Order: sequence, then C-alpha cells, then structure tokens
Amino acid sequence: MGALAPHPPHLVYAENPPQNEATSEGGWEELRWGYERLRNSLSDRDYDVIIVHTPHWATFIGTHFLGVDKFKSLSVDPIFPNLFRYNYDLKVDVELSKSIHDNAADSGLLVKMMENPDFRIDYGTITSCHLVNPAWDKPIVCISSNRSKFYFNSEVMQANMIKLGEATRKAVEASGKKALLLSSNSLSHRHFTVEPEVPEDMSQEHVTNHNQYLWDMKMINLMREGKSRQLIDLLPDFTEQTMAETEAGCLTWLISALGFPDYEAVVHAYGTVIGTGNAIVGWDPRQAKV
Ligand code: 2X7
Ligand code: FE2
Repeated sequence: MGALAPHPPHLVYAENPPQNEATSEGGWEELRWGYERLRNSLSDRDYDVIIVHTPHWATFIGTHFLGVDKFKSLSVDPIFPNLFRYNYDLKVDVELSKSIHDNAADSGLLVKMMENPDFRIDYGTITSCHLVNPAWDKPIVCISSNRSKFYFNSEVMQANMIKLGEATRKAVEASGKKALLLSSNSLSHRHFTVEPEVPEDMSQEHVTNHNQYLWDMKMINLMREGKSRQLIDLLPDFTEQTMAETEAGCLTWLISALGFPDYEAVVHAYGTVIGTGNAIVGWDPRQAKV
C-alpha cells in the first residue's frame, strides 16, 4: 500500500504525544481525523515495514538511505522549535534499505548508505511515521530527497524518481515483505511568514491563495480518478505554480513504486497548515480492477 502522508509538525504538536516537549490546545482537527481514518484503513492490513521518502533530508549528491539499525535522539524543527521537540527511538530495516540502494545503483542512480550512528533523523520522517503508526512498532526504511530539481530541473528529478520507485518495488518484491510506502510531503507550499500568537488559533488558518487551492484540487481529483500518469505529467507545472513540496520527488517515487496505479485513491482529508495545502491519501492495491 501507499499513502501521501504530509508532515507539518503542527499535527504532532496538536496531538500532544508524550514524545513531544511542546504542549498545545489542539488544532488542525480535519487533518488529524484524516490520519485517524488512514490508520483505521490500515488496521486490518498486515505489513512488515514502512518505507518513507522525505523532503527534509536533503542530499545534493545522489539519494541516501539510513544504514544503521537504531536511532534515538531529540529532533527539533528548525523553523518551528516552539512546536516540535520530539524524542524519537526508531528501528531501521537495514537489509531492505541496502537492497533498494543496490537495485537503484544497478539502474544507474547515484546512491549512498548513511552509516553515521549519530545522524539526526529529520522531522518529516518522524512526523509522517508518528501520525501513521504512533506505536512505532514497525521498522522503517528512510530515503533522502536528492535535490536534482534544483541542480538540474523537474524533468531530471522525475526521471530519477521513476527509476528509484522501480528499484524500490523490485527490492520489496524480492524480499517477500509487505511494505507501506509513504510520500511525506505537502501539496501547495506557500506559507505565511508570520505565525499567529497562538499557533493553534484556527480562526487564522486558511489556504494562502485561491490559485493554490485550485491546483491542489486538480491534483487530488486526478488521484481520486486513478489518473496517475496525468498526475505525474502535470507535476512540474503544479510544483512551479504553487511552490509545491512535490519538488522533493517523494510523490513521483511513490506513484512509480506503486506501478502507476489506475485504481482510485481514497482521500482521507484535505486541510491547510500555516497556509500550505495538505492531503492525506491512500492507495490500496485491493482497489485494482482485475
Ligand atoms: O515542513 C513543513 C510543511 N511541509 C508544511 C507546513 C508547515 C511546516 O512544515
Ligand atoms: Fe515540509
């Protein structure tokens, strides 16, 4: 299965889990209830590992993979340290990580295993994984975002992410494991430059502009209609027009790894966080037409 699982740290802040030092009065319920619906949709699914592709582990030379069994430390969001100071303790499926790495290398991608035990895990990975599986009882594979969109352009980024998706699929199939794949990103991504005095004051929350909203709906409707080829074809224009976080390659990787699904995705929620557009969407191969 796969999911679009955005990572505004506000959503973890609003849940008040014991791991986060900051405390809140709630907020962003539509998105948090959407994550609850996604978790419910997974509750009868038996899976072994979560594979997450994250924008906030940015690598400029190639794609990197976590290559150490366990990581435990404090993750602080650099922009919102008032909201997110999270004590994490997570396990990595290094075998599967290495196998995706090797398959990607075979397909010509530049790749590297990240073997520094003191490496600090980014807040994108932690937020998406926490909201999908707050028990943290599954190992993860974590894939960095190669910034080829910035060094080259969207087309190069997409071509590489399609290859990375194929390499991921091959490695998962060869492992015999059942994997849940997460694309950890927002959609439209222009956000307010000033935070409300009370961050969870929902009277201040809305999409930054109507253009962003229209683009988000265009992309979400393509997901709902199972038109994933069109989604990926339109992605460079969408990304340009809305400064979308799809620039990181996560969604292209996910759609490719799922084999360009032509079945309908389930939209669990759409909502804004500090003006950005966020959709929680699930792809379940059981929906595939036979
Ligand atoms: O990283 C993020 C994000 N993607 C969206 C909204 C707010 C904060 O952080
Ligand atoms: Fe982000």
